[in-house]
Amino acid sequence: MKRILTIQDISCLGKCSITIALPIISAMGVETVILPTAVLSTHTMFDNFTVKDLTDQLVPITEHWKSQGVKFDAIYTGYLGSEEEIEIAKKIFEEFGGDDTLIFIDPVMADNGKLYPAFDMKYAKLNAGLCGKADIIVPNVTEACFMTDTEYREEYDEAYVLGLLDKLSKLGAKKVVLTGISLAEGKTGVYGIDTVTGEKIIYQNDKVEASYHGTGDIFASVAVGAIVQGIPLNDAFKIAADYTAETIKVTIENPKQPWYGVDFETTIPKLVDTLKTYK
Ligand code: PXL
Repeated sequence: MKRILTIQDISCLGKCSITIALPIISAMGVETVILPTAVLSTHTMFDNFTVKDLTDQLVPITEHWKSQGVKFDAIYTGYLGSEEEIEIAKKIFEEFGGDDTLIFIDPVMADNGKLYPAFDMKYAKLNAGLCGKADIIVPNVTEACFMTDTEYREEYDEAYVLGLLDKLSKLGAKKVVLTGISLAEGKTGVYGIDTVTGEKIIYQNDKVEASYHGTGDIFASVAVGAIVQGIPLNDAFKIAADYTAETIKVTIENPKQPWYGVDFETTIPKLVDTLKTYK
């Protein structure tokens, strides 16, 4: 069985980060090892959330794993709570990485043109440095702009996307995949490039006109869970994009709290069925 280490926070209530990655990647038939960066009462879209930072636990936990000789097929990082945690993540890549370990980074820090409450430009730049160590990065347009000093645009054309990809490629990651890219009215998807071969990764599906918290974490979890099992990149990103769209559609039937999270529990069986067709 493949084994993924995911490094991100536990938001106890509200669906995101580890409470999405763990059930989804496990349901995909991949062991999911967690390294929690912090424990929050809720994710940061709620008012007055509590945070217990776990930075001081990261090294002792990983030292113990090292002593047990553990290996990972992939390391997937998401929301990292602080600059220090970015530095520790780099060291974890060095210690547990290698040719057989895929480094997959979702540089979670911003959306819709704005940084999340906990972050500033210095953090964005450090995250750009972390992305340079990756095999695959999956930023959204906002995150890409903050990491490359590019003006954020709500509306853009393909040239703008190619410009962003070019700047992201210079950070050093091997494959750079922008998420939430709309190239035509009513469509959304991914636009990426393999910086080594120049091959493009493009997929567009129908845009569901609703925005929910945690959908980026769903997309990233499904993509890394598929890629680590040997599913080709284009297929993996299609599966992830389609599953995310389907889950948003199902959630719209219960539209009360868009900031709370999506009903992925309802759609997991479909994801499992989809994967069977690739095995
Ligand atoms: O979904 C990304 C995410 C993860 N973890 C925490 C967050 C967010 C986005 O706001 O607040 C704590």
